[in-house]
Parts: sequence; structure tokens; C-alpha cells
Amino acid sequence: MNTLISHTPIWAKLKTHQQYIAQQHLRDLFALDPKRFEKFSIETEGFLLDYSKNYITDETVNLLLKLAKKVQLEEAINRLFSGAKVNNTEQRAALHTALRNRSNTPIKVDGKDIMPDINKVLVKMQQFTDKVRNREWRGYTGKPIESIVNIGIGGSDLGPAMVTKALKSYHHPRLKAYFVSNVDATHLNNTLATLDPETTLFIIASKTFTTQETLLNAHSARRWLIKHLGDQQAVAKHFVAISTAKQKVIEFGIDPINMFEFWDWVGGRYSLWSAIGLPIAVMIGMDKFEELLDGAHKLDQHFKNTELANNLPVLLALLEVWYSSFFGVKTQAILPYDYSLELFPAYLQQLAMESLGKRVTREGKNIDYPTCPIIWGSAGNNGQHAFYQLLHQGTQLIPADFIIAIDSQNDLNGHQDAVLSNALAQTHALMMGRSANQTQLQILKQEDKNLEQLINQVPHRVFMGDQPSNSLVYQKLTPSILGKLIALYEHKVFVESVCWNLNPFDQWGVELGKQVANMLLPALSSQRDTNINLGVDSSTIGLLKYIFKGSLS
Ligand code: G6Q
Repeated sequence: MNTLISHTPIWAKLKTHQQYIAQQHLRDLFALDPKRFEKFSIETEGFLLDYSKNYITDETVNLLLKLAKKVQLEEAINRLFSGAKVNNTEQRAALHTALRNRSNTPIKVDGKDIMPDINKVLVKMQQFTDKVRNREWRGYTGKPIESIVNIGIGGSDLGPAMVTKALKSYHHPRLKAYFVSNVDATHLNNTLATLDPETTLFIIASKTFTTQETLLNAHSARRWLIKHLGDQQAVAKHFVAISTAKQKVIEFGIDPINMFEFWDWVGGRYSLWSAIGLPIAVMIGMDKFEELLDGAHKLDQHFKNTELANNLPVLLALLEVWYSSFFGVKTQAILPYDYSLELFPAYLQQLAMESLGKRVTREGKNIDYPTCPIIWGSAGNNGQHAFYQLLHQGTQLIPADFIIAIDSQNDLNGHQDAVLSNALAQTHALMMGRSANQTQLQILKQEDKNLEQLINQVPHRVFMGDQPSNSLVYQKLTPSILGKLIALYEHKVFVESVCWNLNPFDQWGVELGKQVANMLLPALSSQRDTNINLGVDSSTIGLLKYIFKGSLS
């Protein structure tokens, strides 16, 4: 599209409508419409999405759906699933949906059906995971594997780490999983310190097999193994790789028999469904890994086939577009009231911010509207005792997603009632707030203190409320529900990218970091010489000098 979406009549209508809605308090919208919850909630695919606590009316939803039509969302969804090169800057398809295409219908990339290759890798993963789990895969000294260490970073770490942690109750009782991503030797060393080399298997996960952090960690892990087992031959029994770059895997010294392949049409942050999910599959078993894929596939079908007005990813995305582009909201909180999802906010941070942190359209034109908010958050109750204060009484509008499990993975008397009461109390309190009158009445009724002091406290104990939130509720976090949850947010990000006309599948910002680090590495690793022409600013040179000498003098 050549005209920016912000220069269309529907955008102008939404802007005008925003001025009206911004004057309403959420509690007034509730007071005006007793059927608000029924109207703005939807139960489907094992979820209840309650989006009634948002700055919306029927008119808002209608206008947002018109925006979706204007950007030809349905056509864009079809293109995504069809294998078209939707990643236009890299001329690649983005086919994470094919990796979980459980109906196995043919999907073509450059005229070739990719399903047979996908299925072949799934079979290889099945054979490998069975061997590790059944004690058939033996280490160099003949002992069965007890620990797996995934070495990868970014998309080759966050997704598998999040899912592995979330599904802990499905783990094989003998096996333990570790994830090493940071290049600071502390991460690897602290992990290795707890491990027995004879029973440890390293999974080197890197799409490109060129990532500095991953390769350094992988080389150090290999040295550690050889040092302890005393033989280079041990590597074959203790290292496998997941990559698109076969030759580089061979150069590292891993036999291609022990390599699990994936393809350039799988984006890093969308790759947990591919062989990058191997640590998940080892820990929970291939049947459960397939349940994760099945769940995601069901959500894919929902996304593809459900009318926009009842489509979960579409609704979540339109709300975020509404807040970011029309209310100028800068951040969004992700608050799982399910401890198993502790790593979900960090995972989503990459998914959304790497996909939508862009400032030009797909055609390379500068945009003039705000896009992706900063995504942050942490597991529910912990956040309440830390940053929720700012949500309740700070000065910023911060929409939040409350992700709520009715049942926990673990059951202790009274615990889950406490989790649920806190979750519901927070969404309620953030929306309703508490006026000065209410505050006065309450504190005068309840407390036997100095009257003057109490009156002085009133402004400090008033809550404006009016903080919007979604509640996404499910029974229990099974592999299938988790698959659906992840796919839901992936597609939400995709819908936003269509509304904002961004390419969500490239990440030039990540590439820049990799390039600059590689440029500075020689100065740090050997020469320790800042006189060589590094082509960097005086501040960076100053920092380097300080690092070399430990002082500026
Ligand atoms: C994800 C990004 C990025 C990538 C890492 C690791 O979408 O591209 O986070 O996953 O930089 O890259 P490799 O898998 O190639 O090591």
C-alpha cells in the first residue's frame, strides 16, 4: 500500500472516536451497559477472553474491524499460510504454521511441497528423543544421558526455554534440562559445575551457526567435555546440532547424522515448532511435543477460518493497535497468573518487539504513527509486590494482559484460590479505582486514628482506576493449551504488522549488534590497541581504553 494507513478516512474516524472514548471512565462504560461482559467476551478454543475492561464500545469495535478490512487482513492471512514470500526484505516465506500443519496438506515453497521434509525431521526427532529417554543413547563411557544442555540464544533459546519450563510437570523423571545463552562465562561455568560430563548431552541450537555467543559457548563446552573424558571421539556421543547450515555444523566437528535440520523460511523467534524444539521433545516426549503442535495447529485453523469479529488474535491485535496508535500507549504488561508461565513475558518481549519494533513500512517508507509498545511483565503475584504500585497510582496508561489458569500444575490446599482471587482483584481494582469520597468513607469507617492525619492521607490513597486489561482464562496449562497460547500471540503480532504495514519477519537491528560486536572483537581479543582504526566514536574508544588499563590515567 502506498498511502500510509494514517492518511486514510478510517484512521481519521478512529482518531475522532478516540477523543470521545478518552473522556469516559471504564467504570462508567460498565455502568451504562449491564451486558458489557457478555458483549465483549468470547469463549473459544479452550479460552475465555474477557476484553470488556477496555476503552471500547460497539462503535470502537466496528471501526477497528473496518480498519482490518481496509488493510486487507483476510488476504494477508491467506498469504501467510500459503507460503508466499511475506518476509519481503529477505525474500522468504514465514511458514512456522507449516511446522505444525497436522493435517499434512501440501504447502509449497518455490513450487516444492515442504511437508515431506518437515515430517522427516519429526521422525528423526522421535527416534532421537526415544533413545535418550529410554537409556539407549549412551555417552562415551556407556552411561545413559541424564542432563541436556541447550546452547543457543535469542530465538534459539527463549522459546524452547519458556516451553520446557512451562511443561515441567510433563518432564521425564530422570532427565534435567539446562539452557545456556549468555556469553558471560558465568552462565556456562555455573551450569557445568553441576553436571557430570559422562551423562551430559549438549544441543547446539543456531539457525545460522555463526552467532558469536553460541559458538563461543559451544567451543568451551566441547573443551570441557574432552578435558574430562580425555578423548576427542567423545564429542560424537555428547553433541548434537540444530541448524540450517550443514557445512558449518560439520566444520564445528558434529557429524551430520547428529544434526537436525530446519529451513530459512523458519524465523528464529518462530522456530520452537521446528527441530529447535528438540530440548522440549526430549524432556516431555515426542507425543506431548506433538500435542503442543496440535494445539498450535488448532489455533491456526481458528485464525484462518474465523470471522474477524470473533477471531482471538485479531481482537487482541486490534486492541493493541487502538492503544498504541491512538492513545499513544508506550508499554503493555503481560501478567501470567500461572507460575509455569514465568518466562512467557520474556519470550513475548522478543516475539513482539523484534517483529514490530520497526519504523518503515514494508515498502521502506517512514511511518508517522507509533507502533509496538514495550512489552514487559512477570508472574502475577510477584509483580503485585513490586511494580503494580505504578499501575495503580502512576501517571501512565498501561494496558495489561492477565493470563489466568483455573488450575495450577500443582495443587496445595488453598494456594490456587489465593492465585485466582488476586488475579480477579487486580483486574477489578485497576479498572474501578477508588474515588476520594469512597476513600474518605472507607478510612474513616475502618481506622481509629488521628482524624487530621487520615484526611491528609486521602489524596495518597485515591486510585484513579481506568487501567484497561484483558483476561485470558483457561482450565490448565497442557501442551495443547500452551501451543494454542503461543500461536495466539504469534498471530496477534502478525495482525498488528498488517495494520501497521510492517514486515514482522526481519530483524536488522539484531544483525547490526552482531556486526558491530564482530568489528570490536579484534581490538579486545588480542591487540588491545585502540590506535587501530576501529571507525567508532570517542566515547567507545574511551571505554575501550578504560577496559584495557582499568583506569583513565
Ligand atoms: C530471532 C532473531 C534472533 C536469533 C538469534 C540467534 O528471530 O533472528 O534472536 O534467533 O540471534 O540466531 P542463530 O539461531 O542463528 O544463532
